[in-house]
Amino acid sequence: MEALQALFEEQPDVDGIGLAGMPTGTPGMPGPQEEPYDVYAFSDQEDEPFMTLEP
Ligand SMILES: [Cu+2]
Repeated sequence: MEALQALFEEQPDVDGIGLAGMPTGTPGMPGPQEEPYDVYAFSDQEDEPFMTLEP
């Protein structure tokens, strides 16, 4: 939700954001967040760091 909030507020010129690997603590993956989540933004099949969410 924090990353989506930033996406809506900042409105960067990207196609979308993603978090790879289904790490523990994400929706549908049980357990607490155990490590930082590196969220990427992507456009035209290229990706770049968007934000890191600390546990
Ligand atoms: Cu999963």
